[in-house]
Amino acid sequence: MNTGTLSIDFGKRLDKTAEATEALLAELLSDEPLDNEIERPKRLIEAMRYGSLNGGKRLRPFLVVESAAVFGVSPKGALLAGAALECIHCYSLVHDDLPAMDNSDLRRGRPTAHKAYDDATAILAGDALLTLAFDITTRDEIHSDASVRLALTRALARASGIGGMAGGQILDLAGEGRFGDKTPPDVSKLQQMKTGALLRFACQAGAILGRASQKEYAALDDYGRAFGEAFQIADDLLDVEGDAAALGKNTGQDAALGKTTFVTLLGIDGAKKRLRDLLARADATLSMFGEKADVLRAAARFVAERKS
Ligand code: GRG
Repeated sequence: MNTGTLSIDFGKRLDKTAEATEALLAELLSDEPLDNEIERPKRLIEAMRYGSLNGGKRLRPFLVVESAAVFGVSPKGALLAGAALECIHCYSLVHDDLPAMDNSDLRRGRPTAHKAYDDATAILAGDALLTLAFDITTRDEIHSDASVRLALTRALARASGIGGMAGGQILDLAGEGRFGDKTPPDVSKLQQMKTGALLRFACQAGAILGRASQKEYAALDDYGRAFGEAFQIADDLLDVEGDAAALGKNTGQDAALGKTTFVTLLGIDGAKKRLRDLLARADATLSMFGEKADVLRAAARFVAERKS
């Protein structure tokens, strides 16, 4: 693998996908109502834009585009699938920041959506971003074959819902003792659901769009799982060791909420060792794709080493 040029190209590729995603989201969040929509109320669409535009690494759309590229899929449909996924991610951040959840004031370096608007508007903006995601995944431009769109839609629903992100969020809240007794969470399961499921979906989406064989799908799925866990451990480490200004959000939140993470369970060195093991697993699982997966290998290193 050519690490030298790839590390330079990697940043450019990430930026390119981020720009394309931003432009696509802006288009999807235009003022113009679509067929069967009656009106797009100004306050709601503005809050949706606030929660989803001007920020974010757009890592999830990047993973969709690059996983699809392994199968030679052009970016057009993959970018649209990535934009749908980013709508879900942004809705989850808007809702997660609410007083009833994490009660955060700062996100991506500026006031959270409920601070800039109000709680009710932030709840509705999150709801409408969630439903927009599933409007997008049904669109013909994603893939000409309706069965591919269906598989994509189902996979996104499973990753976001009861047995995925939303389920992970309630396990997290239960671990804080919100609903009575505080039970020590199974950290691995919680993280696989809360943050891992969307990242894993991003990799599954590339395989679905590329009509991967079962073996290829399983390899990308396993890469997505390792990536998701590595992302979360890196995030937990940043919460302890990171710089709030670079992160654009407050640090030390896990400790303040008494959260159990791999850092509290294994210590900083133990968590870093687990991160290294996950990187090795992500690398190994991609071996069947050879150089076609070099960008995905670089993406795993990027999340492990990220500062924001
Ligand atoms: C409200 C249903 C519901 C779920 C919320 C994802 C989530 C569940 C909460 C987010 C809490 C959080 C900050 C978790 C840490 C991992 C994470 C998702 C970080 C933010 O993702 P990045 O770094 O953010 O990709 P950007 O801003 O780059 O998009």
